[in-house]
Amino acid sequence: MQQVLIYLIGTAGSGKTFLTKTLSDWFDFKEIDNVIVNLDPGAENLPYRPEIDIRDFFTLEDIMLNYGVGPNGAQIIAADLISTKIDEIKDEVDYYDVPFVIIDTPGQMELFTLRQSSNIVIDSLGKDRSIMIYLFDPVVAKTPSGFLSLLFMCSSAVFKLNIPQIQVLAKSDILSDEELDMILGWSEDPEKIYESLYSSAFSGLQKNLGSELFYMLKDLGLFRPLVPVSATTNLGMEDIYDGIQEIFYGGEDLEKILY
Ligand SMILES: Nc1nc2c(ncn2[C@@H]2O[C@H](COP(=O)(O)OP(=O)(O)O)[C@@H](O)[C@H]2O)c(=O)[nH]1
Ligand SMILES: [Mg+2]
Repeated sequence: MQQVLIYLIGTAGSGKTFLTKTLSDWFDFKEIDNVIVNLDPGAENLPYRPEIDIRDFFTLEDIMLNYGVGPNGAQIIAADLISTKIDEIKDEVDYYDVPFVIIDTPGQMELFTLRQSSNIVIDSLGKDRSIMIYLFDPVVAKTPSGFLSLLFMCSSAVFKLNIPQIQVLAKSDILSDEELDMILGWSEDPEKIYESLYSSAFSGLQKNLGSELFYMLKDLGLFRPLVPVSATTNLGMEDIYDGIQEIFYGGEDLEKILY
């Protein structure tokens, strides 16, 4: 069985780190070998123990001292430095030789996704066996405009990284049943978000923009059912696993999944 690399991608605080732990624990429970790679040099108090850790090479603290920059500058330098350590990280990943490698990415999504480092990392570790799990932050996803904005962000991650994506609704345990139904409904039926957008208090410009964005996403087929997950209740791990299997072994057309 070929190795699958799973990148966790999402906005700051969306739950990447906790989902990394929960997914790894679920694999352990199913007796499926897996390792965790932490690519966040600023991580503190991780809930898991990564087998491979960017902090063994450098930390944000090191960078602030060595380059004389503050935390924001250090984050950017750190993001770019990750790719310089990729050969060592690849050696370690190869050494473990397990079917699943779960990769926790830096807190702020743009630090990884938008910078060239991410493409270098993904290409070096093996792009054709990579997949991303994109986390929708439930608090943002609750409003029609927030939901559409997240849909755009996850589309931009597909565009930039060019690997298949599974979209999940993170921390779904904090949502009420009504909120959960509403968000899942939007993701399953584009007409529903259209209706919600138009019944909300939007200005003229926002309405026009919303309508254009809506049709573009709809026409591109970017609406896909969200998988509700929770790192607290373990909800959705089986669905993520099934999604991965489907993408790599289900004979699905990759183009269809990507776009
Ligand atoms: N209720 C709940 N809280 C969560 C869940 N996942 C993460 N959190 C909390 O959300 C915060 C941010 O999560 P974290 O995984 O660090 O986000 P990251 O910045 O994307 O890595 C933490 O305080 C977690 O305790 C979840 O599934 N349910
Ligand atoms: Mg994190």
